[in-house]
Amino acid sequence: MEDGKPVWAPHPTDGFQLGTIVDIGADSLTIEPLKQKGKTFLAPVNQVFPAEDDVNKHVEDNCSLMYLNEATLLNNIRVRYSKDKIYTFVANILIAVNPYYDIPKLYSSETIKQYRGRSLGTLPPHVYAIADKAYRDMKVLKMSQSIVVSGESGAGKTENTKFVLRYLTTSYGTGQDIDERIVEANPLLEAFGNAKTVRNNNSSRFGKFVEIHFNEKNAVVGGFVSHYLLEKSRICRQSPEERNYHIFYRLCAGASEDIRQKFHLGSPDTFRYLNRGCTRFFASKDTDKQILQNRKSPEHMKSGPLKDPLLDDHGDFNRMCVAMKKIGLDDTEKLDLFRVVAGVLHLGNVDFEEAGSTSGGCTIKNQSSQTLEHCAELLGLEEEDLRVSLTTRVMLTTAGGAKGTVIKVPLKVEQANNARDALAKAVYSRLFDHVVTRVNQCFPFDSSANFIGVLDIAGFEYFEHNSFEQFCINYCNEKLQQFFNERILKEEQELYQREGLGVNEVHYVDNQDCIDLVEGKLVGILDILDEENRLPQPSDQHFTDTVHSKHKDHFRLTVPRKSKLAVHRNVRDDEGFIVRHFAGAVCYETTKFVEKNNDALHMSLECLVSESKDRFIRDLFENSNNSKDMKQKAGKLSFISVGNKFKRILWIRVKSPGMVSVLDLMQGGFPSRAPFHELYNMYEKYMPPKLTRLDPRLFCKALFKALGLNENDYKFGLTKVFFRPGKVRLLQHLKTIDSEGNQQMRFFFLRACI
Ligand code: AD9
Ligand code: MG
Repeated sequence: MEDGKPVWAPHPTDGFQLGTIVDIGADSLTIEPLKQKGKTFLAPVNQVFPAEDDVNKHVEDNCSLMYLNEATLLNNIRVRYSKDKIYTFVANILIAVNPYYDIPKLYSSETIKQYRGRSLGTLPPHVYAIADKAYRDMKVLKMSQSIVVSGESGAGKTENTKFVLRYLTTSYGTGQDIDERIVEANPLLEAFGNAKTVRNNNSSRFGKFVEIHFNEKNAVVGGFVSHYLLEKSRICRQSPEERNYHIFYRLCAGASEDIRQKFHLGSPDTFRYLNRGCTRFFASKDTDKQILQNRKSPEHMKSGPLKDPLLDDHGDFNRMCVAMKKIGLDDTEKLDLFRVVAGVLHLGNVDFEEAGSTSGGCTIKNQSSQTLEHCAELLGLEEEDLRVSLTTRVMLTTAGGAKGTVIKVPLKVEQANNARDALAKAVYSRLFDHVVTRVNQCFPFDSSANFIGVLDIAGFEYFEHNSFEQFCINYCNEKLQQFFNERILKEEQELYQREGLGVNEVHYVDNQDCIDLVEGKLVGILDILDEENRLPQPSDQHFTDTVHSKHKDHFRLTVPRKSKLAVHRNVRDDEGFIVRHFAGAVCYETTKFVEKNNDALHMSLECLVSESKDRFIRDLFENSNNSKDMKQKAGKLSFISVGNKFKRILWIRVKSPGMVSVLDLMQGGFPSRAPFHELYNMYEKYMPPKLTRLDPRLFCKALFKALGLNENDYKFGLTKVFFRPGKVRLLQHLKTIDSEGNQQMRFFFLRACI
């Protein structure tokens, strides 16, 4: 960077602004903004980046810019986005910007056809290009491949995952049902596992890894979906302006009169699990009376005050039913699913009050008796059994030496509320597991040679209030980032070393310390939380204090400032912690961490549902529990850690981009490369026999010399030639020479022969 040259300097709202350097200080630069001549300002040296000569120019592969840095990347993406070009390559990594509208023809079947079999870089960047590369690599290397889609919530991960699935099944399917089913399984999975959040109207609240399996001939034979923990807390409670899982509202809005009556369904706002989070959508002049009147009208049953104007629950219900049919679910199976969903809603409406007796226990409120009846009916339980199980807990007593005597301990109102919510969470999450299992039966395969997997997890989240759910999701994204660091950054540098390029090492921020902070044995936040859960009287406050005392001077952990926490809630100012994640610092409020970390369900309740009269419900609980075992455990409300379950399940196959480090690496390195043998094979057909005896490396050297390429633009490694940033065109040129059977080539060989 020098005086007078265009640079990108920091801007408070736009990120960067264009300017020129007018003075150079020891560690800061004086910049004159292009748009405000004469209004100079100081900027730290490390925040000012060289700009391209033409900032309106955009390139398909960001690596072909002359300067690779955060600002030129953002500018390139911005210019492209303004022209509806939402995809950009950074070497083999594809960046996608969410356009929030359907760009005409971008995903059409003609576009799918165009990308089939085409090398990366020969057509404009597209998620189809990545899908096809994965397919060709699988075919050539005879190895399964994975595509990782990462980004913040709402970035477009799930949509792009679906485009990949559609591309692969359309291009390489056999035209049978299976192809369509792999795509059509998504509306069902999303109905049960996605919800409206403040970031995304269709936010995935579970992670998934979708595998498309191929046979020896590389044709689609089937699919398999693995899922990672569903966010369970949402079933009973949602943050303001957020919703529960789509299925609940869709069922209320779209079910036929017959189903509505059978399952005693009403408008969403008659159910506690639906009416406590989402903002009510009604005109301000509406009075409570009007709302009550509306509630009775049949029209209201389909919409109601809780109807979100941005979501079409009724239409979505119909679309979901069509998808269910397409993947082969019959009406009985469909009704089984709906019945359990309705059962969970009714369960949520059961209310408790203190019992009048001296027992210290509680009873079910009179008004809830019909609700209890509906719930019992839908879940195949005896009403009385459900009543007893919700208000008491079975314990094995050892008192007076009479080992093993079963007694019923009455529950307090709050304990009964917790028991009810735990049951609802258990039933719904089992239902979700079942949906995934059932979906997997829709595209079975006997044997497969390889698969292409697509990983789509919930993206990094940073809300005004962040709780245990965000903590788990962000930890998961942190692990992905680590995988990225190791694979792309470390491996790239190792490659340079192996090839003897002598390139300076690029330092990237290793996030191992952040991961240790979360998952470290004994001292990690998750283990501290588990320890807290095992205490006789666990508390969020004690947990928070322990976290802070064990990590006093940890770089990644700080105590939140008063203003951050205490404003909205009446909490102590240190009831929480800030974690400095790779993607930014997030302040977590630890209220309810202890409760949310406990997945345990009273054994008496678990026994109850696993012995339901309803076969479907029984099956939901059958697989993982042996009821004899459970009975033995009855009485102990065993603690099952959500956080550690999350940790165990997080076997990571691929990872997410820390683009800035990648750019640093590429800027100092050689982002484009071609193996010698590839170039050799490409030109072999034009070579006179005399030249084919040359070894590929020597051949390439001769080729480059003959073509007059500038020696500063490339470097020869042991097995590959590497190109400097901005020189990717040379490689493309070499490749097009081949495809055009260019005269120049023949001339070169002629000269070489002479
Ligand atoms: V989350 O982490 O699950 O909360 P995602 O999955 O990253 O998030 P999603 O794919 O659901 O985001 O995209 C959010 C919304 O953006 C979608 O519902 C679409 O309305 C919109 N979107 C995303 N990508 C595209 C696209 N390529 N074209 C048009 C898009 N709309
Ligand atoms: Mg998603």
